[in-house]
Amino acid sequence: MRDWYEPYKIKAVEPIPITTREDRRAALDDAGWNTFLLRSDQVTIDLLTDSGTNAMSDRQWAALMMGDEAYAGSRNFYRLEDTVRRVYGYEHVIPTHQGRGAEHIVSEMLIRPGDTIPGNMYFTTTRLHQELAGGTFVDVIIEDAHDPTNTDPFKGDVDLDMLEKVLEWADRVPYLSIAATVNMAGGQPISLANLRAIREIADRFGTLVMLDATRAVENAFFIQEREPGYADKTVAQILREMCDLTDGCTMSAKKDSLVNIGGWIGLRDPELAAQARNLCVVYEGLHTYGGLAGRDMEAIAVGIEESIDDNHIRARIYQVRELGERLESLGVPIVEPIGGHAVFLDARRIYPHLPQDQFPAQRLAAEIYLDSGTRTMERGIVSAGRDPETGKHRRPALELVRVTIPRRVYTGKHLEAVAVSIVDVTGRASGTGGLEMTYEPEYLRFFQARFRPLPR
Ligand code: P70
Repeated sequence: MRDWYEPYKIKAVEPIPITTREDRRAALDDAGWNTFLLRSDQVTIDLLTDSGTNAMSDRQWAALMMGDEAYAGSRNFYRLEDTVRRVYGYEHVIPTHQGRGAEHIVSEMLIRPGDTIPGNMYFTTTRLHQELAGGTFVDVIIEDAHDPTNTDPFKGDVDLDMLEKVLEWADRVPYLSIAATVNMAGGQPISLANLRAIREIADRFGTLVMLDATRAVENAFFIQEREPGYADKTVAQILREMCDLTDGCTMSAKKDSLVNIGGWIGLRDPELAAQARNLCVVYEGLHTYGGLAGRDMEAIAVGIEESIDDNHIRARIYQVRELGERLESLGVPIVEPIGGHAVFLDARRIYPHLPQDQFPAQRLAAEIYLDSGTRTMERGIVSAGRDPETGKHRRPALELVRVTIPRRVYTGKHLEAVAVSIVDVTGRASGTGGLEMTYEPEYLRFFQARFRPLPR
């Protein structure tokens, strides 16, 4: 038997909305040309995100019935704690409602005003919590990560010389903020060799390494596939080796762990864990539920076990890759190598006539929706926001549209239809104009900003 098909069959299905082009044009105008503001009833194939959009297994649905909704000491918490300890290896586990809840607590606990936090490319919510705590994020990812055509197998790696320089000049570095995989770079992995070097540098400078473990299982698969010496290790073993090099992590369980909501903080140091629990009761809920229902914690525990199955993770990554390779063979410019959770379209190369101020990636996402009812997400100048000091747009090198694949939800045929639509849209690129922003919220503007189309 071949080994790349999905290791499951489908037991329940949900109808998807079919719309006309007129419906979609009206919906887009109502949504201010921002795909985040569309109603899901107006979306045919929803590739906005892989976050909380996973299909749960029959075992996870059964686990929901095992919810123990006690305010304190729910048995589901202890099951989750036990699973995280065994799989990720962190002794202390603090549940949170989702990833940013964990980021909020870790940032407030570790960062003092004036601190510098180096990391392998920013993530929107992560950096915002670091800034709100008074810190400044400094990007130390390798140069290759900013070039969508570079095929380095580990584009999530840290530039170690740059990291050391930052550690030398910065007054105080409370921790290194290391993501696996790197979302904004295109779902690109970090290598174990690089993580090991980061650990050594952190020890030398006496700082902590905090992992964003949101998609660390996907990262472990890439290590198995690409890093010399790891082909015969299981994804579970590699994941553990990665985590063992870090002092703690923040986790959005809504991705790798195959659930719809949840997150947690993992820590080794008992004193830091006590502080994190203390902040948890302020912002999230008691430290044995952290904003989650007991049943959610049970579903996460089951999801973690399923997520580290080699057959599952291989099928997951291969499905994303199949879409990417199809687009590539049809001449659509995408970020290479193809990442773990999504295919990223390069709006700069698709709309070379549009200046970044006219939000090319935002327009491309809107055009794809208009064409086929497929929802994707801008990951460019709108997502990057404004510099808090100068108030000017941050201008990221990458101006991308993320075509994100939820886990276990869509079939190959769905993704074939999406590819056809993207090819049609890129074929009309030269006749497409940009956008003008008509409303801009202060924080995480990409979620709620509104736009108007400009004529070509
Ligand atoms: C996405 C989601 C969430 C996320 C992440 C990494 C690497 C932390 C979090 C926060 C949702 C999202 C968030 C901001 C902008 C767009 C979309 N990523 N670290 O779609 O976790 O959402 O649970 O608070 O990717 O990539 P949470």
